[in-house]
Amino acid sequence: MNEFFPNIQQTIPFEGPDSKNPLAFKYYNSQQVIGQKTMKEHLRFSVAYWHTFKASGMDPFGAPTFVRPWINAATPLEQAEYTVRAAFEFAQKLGAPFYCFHDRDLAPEGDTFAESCKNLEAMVATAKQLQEETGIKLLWGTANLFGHPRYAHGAASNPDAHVFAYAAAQVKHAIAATNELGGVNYVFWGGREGYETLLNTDMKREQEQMARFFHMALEYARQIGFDGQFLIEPKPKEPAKHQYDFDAATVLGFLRAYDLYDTFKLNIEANHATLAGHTFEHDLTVASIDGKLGSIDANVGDPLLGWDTDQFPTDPAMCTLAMLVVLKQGGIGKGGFNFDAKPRRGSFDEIDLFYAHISGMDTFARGLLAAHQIIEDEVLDEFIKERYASYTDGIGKQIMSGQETFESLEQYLLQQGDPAFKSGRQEMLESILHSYV
Ligand code: XLS
Ligand code: CA
Ligand code: CA
Repeated sequence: MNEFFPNIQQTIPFEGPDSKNPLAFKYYNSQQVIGQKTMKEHLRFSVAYWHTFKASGMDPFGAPTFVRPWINAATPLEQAEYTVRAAFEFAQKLGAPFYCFHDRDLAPEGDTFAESCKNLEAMVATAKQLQEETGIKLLWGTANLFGHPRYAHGAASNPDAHVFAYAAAQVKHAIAATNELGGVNYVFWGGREGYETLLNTDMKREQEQMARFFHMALEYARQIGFDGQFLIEPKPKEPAKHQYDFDAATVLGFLRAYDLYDTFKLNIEANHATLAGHTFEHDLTVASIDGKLGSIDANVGDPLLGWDTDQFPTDPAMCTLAMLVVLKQGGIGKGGFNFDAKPRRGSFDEIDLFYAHISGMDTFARGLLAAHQIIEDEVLDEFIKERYASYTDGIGKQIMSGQETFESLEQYLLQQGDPAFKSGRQEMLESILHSYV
């Protein structure tokens, strides 16, 4: 395949940390074994169809700047055919084993619902063939339930049941497409599942509608034998002012409340965690301690901007903290690291897509290397273990096993006197972390 990126060699090589070649990996060495797995198996990188192949660089102030060769076509379907070929050529040259798409990224919306379904079927057939030719797999599929004006007031949470029905029919086809392509997961990101004002909104009812929608999706997946993992992707705002899937903790509460806890996991995106006022590693940890961290959208926001800038990650320390969570839960499992990220509007050449992904992959590879070593050396684990040691026997153990009461602890305090002050050693630990990065 050498149709859309003729100036890029067939495979981006690994040249090591001393290389100055921006078209080579410095840290991501796909076959290098870290612990029990290769880097490729640990990181399961994925290219996001919507940003990498469909984004135009348009913003509220200006016209598209990304004028890609694959958009020059006579019809929308022909454009989709060019785009899918560009996507597989890109992922193959980059060495990314996975890709992710929305139904409407892969195939254009038609004039009618039936025509949209026909378009999707045609494009799924082409994608399937390209998957077989290249060995590139589908990490997850999803449905775009936010772009079309019909979804202005939500999809499953829409006050109009007719729109709910449209969304259900659309998701039915998106799940079927994901199944046909052997997708390992299916993602629900509730772009318009939220509200602008309570003056016109019944919040409880809208959440019940969403829960019903998820149960119906599960029923359909079972019926067609789709065994991919269902994932919800939390995000606090944008486009809706208040989104129901605010953050990992909120989604876990929702899943518990509506009997969906056993069947869903979470897809955590860095930029969404920070928009919710958390760090990336916070939301990863909230999901992970419940055994619910299913997959990751690997990007970053801009600390100076309060919206979803979807940038490529460049901070190895952030990636180290993320990889510590992933390694401690035994890996990302069926999930992966999907670059839900786009180059800046001024980076409009095709080659910028390569620079961006290579840099993102290298940054996560550095995070993986550092996190693995930190765990091997037990530097942080030892400190944390020691910090909680008072609970492993003596009074702490008795508290946790239910043998103490407020009265007995009052007696303990009267006998023992005040507790000593113990430093949390944050700065020392930060300096240890950075010595590994
Ligand atoms: C938007 C979301 C979206 C989901 C898939 O902010 O990140 O791209 O990942 O619908
Ligand atoms: Ca995302
Ligand atoms: Ca985002």
